[in-house]
Amino acid sequence: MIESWRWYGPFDKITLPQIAQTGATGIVTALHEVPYGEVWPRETIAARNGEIRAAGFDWVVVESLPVHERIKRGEGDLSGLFANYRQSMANLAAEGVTTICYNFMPLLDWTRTDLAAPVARGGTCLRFEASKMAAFELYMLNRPEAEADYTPEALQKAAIWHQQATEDDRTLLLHSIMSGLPGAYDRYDIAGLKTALKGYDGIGQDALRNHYKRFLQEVVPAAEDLGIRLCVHPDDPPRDILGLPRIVSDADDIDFILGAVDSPANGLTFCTGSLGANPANDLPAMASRFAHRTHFVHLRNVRKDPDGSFEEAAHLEGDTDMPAVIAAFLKEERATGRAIPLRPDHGHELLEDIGRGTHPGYPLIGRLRGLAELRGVIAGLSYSR
Ligand code: CS2
Ligand code: MN
Repeated sequence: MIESWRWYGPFDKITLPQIAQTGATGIVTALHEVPYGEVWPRETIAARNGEIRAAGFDWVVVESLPVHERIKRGEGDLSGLFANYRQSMANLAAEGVTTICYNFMPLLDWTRTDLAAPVARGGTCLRFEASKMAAFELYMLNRPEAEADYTPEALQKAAIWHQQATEDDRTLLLHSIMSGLPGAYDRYDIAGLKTALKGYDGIGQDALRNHYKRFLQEVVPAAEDLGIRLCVHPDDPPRDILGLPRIVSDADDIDFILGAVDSPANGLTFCTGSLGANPANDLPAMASRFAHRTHFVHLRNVRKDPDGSFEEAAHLEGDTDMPAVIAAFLKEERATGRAIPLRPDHGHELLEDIGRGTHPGYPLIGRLRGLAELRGVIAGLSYSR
């Protein structure tokens, strides 16, 4: 597998020479400065790629080439947006960057309620507390329908949180929930989020699936011609949120997507952290089943609570059997001769990283630890085969 590392570009506090010391050889990045829906200029891609190469890396995956919200909403004449997406793919391919990760989550990317939940022996992790999310939906967004999405226990705790919360608590919660959006994109305030949610009124799971299928039909044939491998990132958390449908959450969803345009160019980013937050997902089984269409692997672990809460555990702790998942991808590599890029997805904030202000989920030391542990698993499995 190709050990890779997500780098946010020139504004990342973690530099390429520092990343080199982690042992990773691949860089995963995006032109975060280009607004959604616009073409990624070839010269900018070339310049970024030159910088990556000069530091001794390959740009192995684009994460992400974002899909514009209008495509997700199926709104209006989309031909220009589809054409722009194809042009960005063509510009990337021309510069030799051929694996492209994206997601199809309406409005938000990963969603957490706490960015610095304490970890048992020191350090912090990202956490999704169901009761806090319920409080956000019910009392800050005034979305009473949200009651149906939570356990009675979570609802009770939500009411208590609401009674005790200060203005600062509410501001912090909104900030945490918005933090999954990468780069410098718009973060919503409450009023803005309400308006954005209205844009999805009447769009249920079937409609969103149709919009997604249309996107695939528009871009996958071009990807095939260009030698590009697209790989969708699963929803995080893998369930409907804020009343928005989520359609990349389990094996049925993935079957639908891969079948919608049945081509190797239409593939999957296997993210154990995202998929692992759904108790119904059997990750080693899913890894075996979908390895042949997986072009990129995100490895991190989660520990789940019965009320739907979960937090990010160390890479080899938590509920997911990481060696079993990795074994499925090593088997695929042996069978096909492919090398699949992997990266340690989020890591804990540990030691000198605490308070350093790196991107939430993307500190240096926690990911360095994660990568080292994963490397050990790969070495062990490769040795014993
Ligand atoms: C990432 C996602 O931080 C993460 O969990 O894996 O934000 C991912 O980059 C996007 O969903 C991909 O489009
Ligand atoms: Mn991921």
